[in-house]
Amino acid sequence: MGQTQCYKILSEHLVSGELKRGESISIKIDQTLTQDATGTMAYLEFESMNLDKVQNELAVSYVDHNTVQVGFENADDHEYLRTVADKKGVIYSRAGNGICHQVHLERFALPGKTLLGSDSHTPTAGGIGSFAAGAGGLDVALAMAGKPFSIIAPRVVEIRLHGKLQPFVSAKDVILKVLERFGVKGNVNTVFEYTGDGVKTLSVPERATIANMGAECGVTTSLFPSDENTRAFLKAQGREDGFVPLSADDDAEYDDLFEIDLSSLEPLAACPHSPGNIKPVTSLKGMKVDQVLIGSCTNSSYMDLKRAARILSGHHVAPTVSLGVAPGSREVLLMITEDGTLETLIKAGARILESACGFCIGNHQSPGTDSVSLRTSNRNFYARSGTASANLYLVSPETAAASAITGIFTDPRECNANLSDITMPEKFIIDDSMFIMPTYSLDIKRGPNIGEPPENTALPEVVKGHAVIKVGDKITTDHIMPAGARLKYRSNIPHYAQFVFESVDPAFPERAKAYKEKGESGFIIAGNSYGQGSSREHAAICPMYLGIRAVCAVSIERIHQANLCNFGILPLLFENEEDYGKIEEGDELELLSPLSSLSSGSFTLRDLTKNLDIPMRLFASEAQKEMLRVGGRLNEEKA
Ligand code: MIC
Ligand code: SF4
Repeated sequence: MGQTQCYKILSEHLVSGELKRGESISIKIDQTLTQDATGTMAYLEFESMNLDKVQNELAVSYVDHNTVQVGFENADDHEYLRTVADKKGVIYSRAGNGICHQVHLERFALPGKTLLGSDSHTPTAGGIGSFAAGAGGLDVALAMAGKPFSIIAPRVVEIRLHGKLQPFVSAKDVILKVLERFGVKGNVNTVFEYTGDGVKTLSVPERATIANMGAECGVTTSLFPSDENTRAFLKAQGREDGFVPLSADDDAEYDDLFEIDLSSLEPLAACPHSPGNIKPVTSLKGMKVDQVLIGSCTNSSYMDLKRAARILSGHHVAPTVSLGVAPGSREVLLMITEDGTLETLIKAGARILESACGFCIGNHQSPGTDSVSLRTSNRNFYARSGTASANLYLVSPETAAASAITGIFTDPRECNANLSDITMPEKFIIDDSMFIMPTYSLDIKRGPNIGEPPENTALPEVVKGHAVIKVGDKITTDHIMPAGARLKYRSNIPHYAQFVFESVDPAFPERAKAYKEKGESGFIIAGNSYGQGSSREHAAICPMYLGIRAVCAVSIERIHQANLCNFGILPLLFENEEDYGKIEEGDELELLSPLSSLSSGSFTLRDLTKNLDIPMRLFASEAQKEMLRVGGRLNEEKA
C-alpha cells in the first residue's frame, strides 16, 4: 500500500511509537516558531529548563500579536523577547516585520520539514508542504530543548481538488467550503491532505490560505504537495535550494475523501459567531456593512492585496464603511509600495494598518455597537473583535473589497475589474534586515510585568470542591481567556487570571479564588468541543492559578487538551453524554480515588449535591498521566 504525504514526513521524523492510525507517537521537530503573546511564557518555560541554547534546527521568535503598546507592558515584553532570543540562539523577528505565519512561509518554511509553533495557525506552512502544527508554549519550549513532540498518529482525509477557480472566487472560498463540510468540531487527530489536478492551479500563498483555516476545523494540520509551484515560490523568495518534491503515492489509502470542483465554487462567508457557519454570499446580498478589514495570517499576501486593490481601483470606499488594510508582512508592504498598489488602496480611502495581527485578535479596530464587520481573517468568535454585539463575517479579499465600495454585502462577481493578470511574482523583494541574528551575549531584560512560569501541585489524594462554572458547547479559548485589551497581561499570570471567562461570567475568578482559599479543588463543567480555537496555554494556566483541577466535558479540542495536561488539570470526558445535563453550577463534587483512577483512566465523579455517581473517562495518553500525577510537565522536567 502506498503512503500518504503526511505519513511520509512522519516516518522520517518518528522518534518513538508505532506509526499506526490512533497510536501515540512522538516526532522530531526541525523548526519552531513563537509569537509574542504566547512567546514570553514559552521562553520563561525554556529558561526554567536551564539550557544554554536552543537545540533544534531553527527557532524564530516573532513579534506580531501585540504591537499596540498602550502602557509599558508590550514594549517590556518585546525587550524580554529580544534579549532572551539573543542569549538562547533564537532568530528575532522585530515588530514591523509582519505576521509570524506569513513571514515564516516567505523566509523559512520548507517542504518535508516539521514545524511546531505556539500559535494554532502554524499549519499555514502546510501550504509549502511542511508538517506544521500548533501547540501550547510549553510544548514548543520542549521542542526547542530538543525533545520530541507527541501526537496521535492521525487519520488522513484526502481533499481532492478538480478544475480551476472562476474569477472573483478565491482560496478563501475553498476553505470555507471545507469548513461547510467538516465543521468546527469532531476533526481531532485528523490531517487534511490536498490532492488532485486542481492543486496545480493554486500558488503557495493560496495554498497557505487554505492550510491556515484547517485550524478552524480542529485538524492537526493540512498538507499540500511540494511541486513546481512550490519550487517557483521558493525561487521567488531566493530559497530554491530548499526545494524537495513531495507528494502522496498514487495508491495511498486515505480514511475519507472529499472532492471539490473548484470551477463550481461560489463566493462564501462564515457568519456569526462561528467559522463553521457558512452561507453563500448571494444569500447575504444587500445587508448593510459598517466595517471591512483586509489582512490577518489568512489573507494578507501580495496577491490578496493586489486583487482587492484592483477591485477598489477607481472607486472610493462607501461613506458609511471604514476600510482597513493590514499587509501580512514587510515584504508584502514593500511589494505593494513599489508597484503602486498601496497608492490605489490609499486613494480608495483605505486606512493602512500595521503589518501585524491587530484587528484579528481584537487589539484595535473594534467595530461599533450592533455593527456588521466583514473580515478576511479566520475567526469570528463571539466578542473576539472587542465588541460583543457586533456581527463578524469572514470572507475573501474579493468579497471584502467589493462590499467596501457599495456599503452592502456584495457578490464580487458583479465587479467589472479584470483580475486575470494577477499572478505570483517571479521575484519578491527580499530584505531580511528586520530579523536579528543571535549573538549569545546580551543580558536578559525583565520588566516588572514579566512574571515566573506558574507551577501546579501534584494531584492530591482528595479532589473535592464545587462546579465553579457550567458552560455550553463550543466554548473557545477566547471565551476562557480574552485577548484584545487584556493581551498585555500575558506575561503576568496573577493579573491576567482576573479575566478568566470575562465575556461569559465575569464573577468566575472571584468565585474560584474563594473556593481555592478554602482548600478546595475547582471543577469546570463543559459541553462539546471545549477549548476550540487558539493554542494559548493561558486558557489552562490561569484557571489552574485559580484552583481548577478538572475540566469535565462532553469533548475537548486537541491543543487545549494538551495544555490542560501540561499544567496538571485533569481532562475528563462524560462516559454518557446525558450526564452533562445532570450537574448544575455550584454543585458540590468529588472525584473518588483520584490517584488510582489516574492509572486506570476511569474516574467516578460524585455529585454530592444531587447524590449521583457519574462515570468519567480520562482523556490523556500514558505520558500525560504522569504529568497529571506530578502536577504538570514543568514539575516532571524538574524531577
Ligand atoms: C488566535 O488567532 O487566536 C491567536 C491569538 O493567534 C492564538 C494565539 C494566542 O492566543 O496568543 C492562536 O491562534 O493560537
Ligand atoms: Fe494573528 Fe489573527 Fe493569525 Fe492569530 S489568526 S496569528 S491573531 S493574524
